Amino acid sequence: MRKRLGFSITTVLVVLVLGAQSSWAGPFPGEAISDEAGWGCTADGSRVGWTLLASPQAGWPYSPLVKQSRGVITNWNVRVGPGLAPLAQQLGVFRAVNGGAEYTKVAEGAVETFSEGTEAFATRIPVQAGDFVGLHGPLETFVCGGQEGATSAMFEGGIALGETKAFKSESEVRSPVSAVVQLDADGDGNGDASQDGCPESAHFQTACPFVALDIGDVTVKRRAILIAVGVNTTMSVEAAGEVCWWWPRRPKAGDAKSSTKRSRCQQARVGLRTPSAQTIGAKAPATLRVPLPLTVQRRLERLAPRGGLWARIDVRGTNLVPYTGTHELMVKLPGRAQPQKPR
Ligand SMILES: [Ca+2]
Repeated sequence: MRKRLGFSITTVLVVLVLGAQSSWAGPFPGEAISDEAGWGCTADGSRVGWTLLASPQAGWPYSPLVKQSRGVITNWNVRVGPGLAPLAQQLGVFRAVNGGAEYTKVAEGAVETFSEGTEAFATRIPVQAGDFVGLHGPLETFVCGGQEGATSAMFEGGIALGETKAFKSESEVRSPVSAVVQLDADGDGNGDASQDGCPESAHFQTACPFVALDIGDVTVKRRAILIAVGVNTTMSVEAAGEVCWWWPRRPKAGDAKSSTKRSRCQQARVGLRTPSAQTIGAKAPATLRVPLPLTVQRRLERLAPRGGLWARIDVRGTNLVPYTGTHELMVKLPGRAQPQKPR
């Protein structure tokens, strides 16, 4: 009777359960994950119709510009001194063009009303390093006056989103607007420190899903090893490994006993690999087919069923973050030699 070759392996040795690695590098050296743009001075007056930018000052080591690329303004504030009436104010983000002679309004926040002691307002505005924050009030714009030696870029009037205007230089004033800017490493428009649960990947804003592989039945067929795989989140899975053996030889006279302790890969090392990676989801487990090369099949045909070879196979999953997890299997390949009939 011919021995059935297809059967389930009941013993699967899990050598290494899982390792997750990410290619995300995080902030560049010296780049803060969260920083502030604007001077943060306290408003002591207001001007009708002004748009006033938080401009850098020559000779000042501090820069009021946005320092992060890619960054996101996560909240903004106007510090208002005592005795001033509450005023509606709007944050604008400006980019210098034409060598700094003009500014384009590239983004704006919602109109918010500020009075003494007002809390910061949350927002979500993507920005770049070098952007200016500015302030405009539909009626009047808060300013910090009496700023000795300061000059700030000012435009008389409101500016629509996308408009470019020539500003003039206004002496001894600064804008009281300030904005918290967080790094946005993956560029998904969410600040890494407080708005993005997965700063490693633009695909996720909630916590990054780690790679979990669930290895099911491992079945050895005549021409292939079948590995059932389930996953926790959409990922690309593949399997690769090897089968090794040595050829038996008769010991020669004078062989040291230790000479028989040869590496099992000394004579033959045959690679195994799924033909291509397969993308699967959490609700759709798959079966990976790892073909057995002819050399392995022929070798197994010469080995008794109790003998056989071991295949070491890494099942590797890479999700969208991307994180990679590896699950190492040792799969017993029984010998396929026909038992010899007694004479
Ligand atoms: Ca993200």
